[in-house]
Amino acid sequence: GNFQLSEGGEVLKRWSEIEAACLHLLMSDALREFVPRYYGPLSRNGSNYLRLEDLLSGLSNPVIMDCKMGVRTYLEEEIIKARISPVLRSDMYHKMVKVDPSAPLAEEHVLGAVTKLRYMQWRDAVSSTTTLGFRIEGIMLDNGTVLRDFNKTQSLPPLIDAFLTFTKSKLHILRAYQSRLLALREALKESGFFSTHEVIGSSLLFVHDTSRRANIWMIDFGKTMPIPNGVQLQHDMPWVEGNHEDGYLTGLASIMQLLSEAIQR
Ligand code: 4IP
Ligand code: MN
Repeated sequence: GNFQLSEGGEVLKRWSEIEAACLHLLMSDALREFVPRYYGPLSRNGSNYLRLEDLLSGLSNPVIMDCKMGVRTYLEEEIIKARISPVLRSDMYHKMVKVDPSAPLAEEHVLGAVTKLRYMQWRDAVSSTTTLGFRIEGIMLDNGTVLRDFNKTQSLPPLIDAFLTFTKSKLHILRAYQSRLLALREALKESGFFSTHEVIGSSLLFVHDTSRRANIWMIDFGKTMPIPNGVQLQHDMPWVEGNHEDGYLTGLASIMQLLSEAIQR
């Protein structure tokens, strides 16, 4: 994936032209306070990086959760690629088999490979991405334990449990996340960036530590693209090929519902 090097309050993330363009726009957008500060490009030893604010700097034993947003995690161009020149991926076949040995079709078993589109669509369908518009990619607890067992979870109740584990059921943390999400929803309404971009594969990063601080950040814009001229996105409409809808607000609504249910428990 995108490896990150930490250095003096900054992280270096592998360069992406698409992500750099997004971050540049976001620095002067209504979403600015929900995005890590972008300090520009950096070249080192022949590699290029994005210089980003280290969101964990200064936190003591932070607890972190990554929620990948949207009703799909692949670009529409992936569908076109798969039609024109399908690339067979044995690595993705193996990732698939590891989660569910019965998932590949007979012919895929014979090939020992699947296309990227097939893999991504399967991932979205077996997780809560398609049904709820987000999935939990991982949770890191304060003792360093990483939980990644949410890839086969499609319904809300087990995800509520995951949020309760993540926050140790602490009401003030759940409430802090709830108000941060309300503020995010307002900022998304104001955002020129959000109204002109298809946001795919981006995550909300939830971070809190032993103090009362709890924050939510928008991260990962490597597949966030300007929408074609003349297209208008609702961000909460069903996606059909060609309409570019991403379901970002569907996911946000699911998380807000989940949080209020977690708070009522
Ligand atoms: C990964 O699958 C993620 O979907 C990556 O998306 C995606 O990278 C990878 O595609 C794919 O293998 P798992 O999370 O199930 O392992 P993200 O970077 O948003 O996490 P892309 O390239 O789509 O960003 P490949 O083609 O990089 O392997
Ligand atoms: Mn991510």
